[in-house]
Amino acid sequence: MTQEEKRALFAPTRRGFLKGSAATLALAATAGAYSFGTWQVEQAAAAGGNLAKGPSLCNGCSSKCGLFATTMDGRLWIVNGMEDHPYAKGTLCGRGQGTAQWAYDDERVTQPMKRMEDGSFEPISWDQAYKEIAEKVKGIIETAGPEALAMIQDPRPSGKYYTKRFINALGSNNFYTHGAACNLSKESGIEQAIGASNYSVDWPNTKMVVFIGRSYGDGIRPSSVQSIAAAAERDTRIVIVDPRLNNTGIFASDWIPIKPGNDIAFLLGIANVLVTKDLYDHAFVEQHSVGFPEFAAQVAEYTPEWAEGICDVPAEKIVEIAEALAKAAPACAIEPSWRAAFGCAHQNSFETARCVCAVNALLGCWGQKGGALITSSPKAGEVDPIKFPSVPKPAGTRLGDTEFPLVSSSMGTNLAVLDGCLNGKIEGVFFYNSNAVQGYSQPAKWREALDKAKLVVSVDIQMSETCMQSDYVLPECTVLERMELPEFIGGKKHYVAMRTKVLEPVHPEPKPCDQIFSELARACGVGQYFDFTVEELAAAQLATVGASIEEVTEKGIVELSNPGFSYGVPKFKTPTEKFQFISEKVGAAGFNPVIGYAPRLVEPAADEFYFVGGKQGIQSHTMTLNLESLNAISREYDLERVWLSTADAQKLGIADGDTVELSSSEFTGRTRAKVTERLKPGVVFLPTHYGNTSPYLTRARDLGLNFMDFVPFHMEPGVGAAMTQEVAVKVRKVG
Ligand SMILES: Nc1nc2c(c(=O)[nH]1)N[C@H]1C(S)=C(S)[C@@H](COP(=O)(O)OP(=O)(O)OC[C@H]3O[C@@H](n4cnc5c(=O)[nH]c(N)nc54)[C@H](O)[C@@H]3O)O[C@H]1N2
Ligand SMILES: Nc1nc2c(c(=O)[nH]1)N[C@H]1C(S)=C(S)[C@@H](COP(=O)(O)OP(=O)(O)OC[C@H]3O[C@@H](n4cnc5c(=O)[nH]c(N)nc54)[C@H](O)[C@@H]3O)O[C@H]1N2
Ligand code: SF4
Ligand SMILES: [Mo]
Repeated sequence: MTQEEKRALFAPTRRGFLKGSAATLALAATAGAYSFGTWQVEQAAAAGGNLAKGPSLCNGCSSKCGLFATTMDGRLWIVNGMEDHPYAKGTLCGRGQGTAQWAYDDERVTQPMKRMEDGSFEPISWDQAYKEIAEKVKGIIETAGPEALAMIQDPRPSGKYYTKRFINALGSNNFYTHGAACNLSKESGIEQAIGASNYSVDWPNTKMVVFIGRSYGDGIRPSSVQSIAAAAERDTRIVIVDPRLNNTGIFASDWIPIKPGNDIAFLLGIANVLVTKDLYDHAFVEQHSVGFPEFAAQVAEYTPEWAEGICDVPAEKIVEIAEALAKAAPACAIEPSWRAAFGCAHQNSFETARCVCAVNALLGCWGQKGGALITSSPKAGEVDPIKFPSVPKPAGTRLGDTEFPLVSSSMGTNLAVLDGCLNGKIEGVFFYNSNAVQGYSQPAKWREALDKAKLVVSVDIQMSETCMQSDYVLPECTVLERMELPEFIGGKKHYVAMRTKVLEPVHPEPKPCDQIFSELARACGVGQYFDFTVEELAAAQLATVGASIEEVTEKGIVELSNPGFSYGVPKFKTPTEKFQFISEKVGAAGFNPVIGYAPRLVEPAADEFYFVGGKQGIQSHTMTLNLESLNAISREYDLERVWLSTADAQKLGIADGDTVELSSSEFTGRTRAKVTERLKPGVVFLPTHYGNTSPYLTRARDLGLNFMDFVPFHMEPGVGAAMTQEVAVKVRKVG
């Protein structure tokens, strides 16, 4: 099929089989090479408005794409993706456009809020909020020690610095990212194999790429969409392994519908073919790996027929894919994925990540042109230790690290905080840019846990479900209204980018996070570590990496000195300095040290379904549904619907658009059905952006179902991830 024919198949106007979605629209905009916005800017100029332009970084998701915001008479007029930003490459996705409007949103939180006895919120002054929070912090430290405090944040340029400094200054090591509900298992597993937490495909030169539950067309980053679009034009073979034909399908040559959570068997089947048919890279394995003999012995059992029995992919297909990969090697790779199949979803996610790395090792594609690249990242420069004193490292270990010894040290498992609140080890929790309650494990369990804590504080821009569980909500100004610390970006080339203040604050009270945490630190008696402004720190961090704050704030992004990337087998930063088919650390943690099979936890009974989730192009996580423009798209296209396969729908007597009831061991809820050929029978797919419950978010509230409500609170052994898809659901027609 030509690319043109495929596009026609996915076109948003087409009804019936492969009916297009708003996600496809967003994707088309992202892949397109046309420039958006020139016309608007011309119109503004013609209207005689006073135009100004400043750089920032989108906060619509963790990609933090570079953008230029143009204002007319001080009001936001248009945002454009930055040409030189490696993730934007001149384009913003639909969420980038939508979230840019947040400054003007009518349901922002615009004053500090305090939760009353009856659960309602009252405005409170900043000074009063700081005073009361500080009293509680001091009380917790006195009675339970600083280790009873924790900070959970989704890393942002200033946020990750100030929140860590704050919690460490109070004497606690309990600093976590959102990772347990995103990519914690994957990064932890990859680390054990290659000594780095991630890698990338060398898209411009690759001949074949296999996706294991990752969709560039749904979990969007503009540059990724552009890379895959260009590769598809070159007839690169792109294989999608996914129970659902996702919106990357437009670029794909194969769709392999797989039983969710069983990707590990597919990968081991491929490994078996490569080893038993002697199709693997002997030179790589002999010179650059440890544990291959043990791995090869074990892999002998994982025949394609064995794999078929587990993952439901025909043995012949596994053999064909393995042989095609071997033929394309080393200019091919298994893509590293991000969240879905093995980021945090299953009991075997950590091990699946190791298996992905093992297949790449057999293909000898590490560091090769067209293969899997491990690149480096720049860091903030050294700063004057008198002006910016380091915070002494708190004593003790971060909660969760002992029980989950394989957890990636840069993330930790935030679910240790949930557990810690339940068992009394944690008494005070801070959240920054985090809607943990709605997204990191079962919301009911988070509520139960946070109800037990003595102090919960959220720094947010709207009254999220986590804010609803907080004693104090401190409003941050939105992203275009604030400057932040420099953001350093790695890859084949190194860059530094910055958010600048392009809009004057729309509301008087919200503050940027550097100010909030510095002031809170002063109130808590640790202000000596915050005796500088964000401008001073930014300038200092840049000065020692050869960039100036003037240059970065003017251009938005600056390329740093060339890191000297070159192709060739990398030096693996593992303890053995080799690729590890065997890991001593994994063995010491009580697991099979040799990369191999591990089962998923929950198998659906005869009347149950596998339950999988995924992104939609125009929404982010749990936070964007209340934005007027993005909410309107979801409603117009009925995007909140649950997907059922045509075969299953027929059996259950369900037609497209019918209301259905979904129930798991944890939760029962209703929504409408989307009946489609694009889903493997036996599987139910629910988009993950719906079911907000906060009464303050009136547009989002009660639209669709929240995936996480259905999932029990449990943690993946070894790493402590949320195992977000270890649950089965029942479906029945109700209307
Ligand atoms: N639109 C949008 N884009 C985003 C984000 C967003 O929120 N919205 N967030 C960003 C972030 S933080 C992340 S982590 C990435 C996530 O990016 P992805 O990991 O690509 O995200 P998903 O859409 O969750 O999952 C991709 C596919 O995996 C499939 N899948 C689910 N379970 C399984 C399984 O067990 N096996 C296999 N083989 N496939 C499975 C789903 O059907 C789905 O099509 O997206 C980034 N980009
Ligand atoms: N139900 C569900 N859960 C999920 C996901 C999902 O798609 N659905 N995705 C998973 C993934 S891949 C990830 S990466 C994580 C993401 O984890 P989070 O980043 O916690 O996810 P969000 O749900 O986007 O919540 C972000 C919160 O930050 C707030 N916020 C937005 N902008 C700002 C700002 O400028 N300043 C401050 N202080 N706050 C701001 C939002 O209002 C929201 O409350 O969630 C994971 N959990
Ligand atoms: S991928 Fe989209 S939402 Fe995410 S940072 Fe880039 S433009 Fe913003
Ligand atoms: Mo994520």
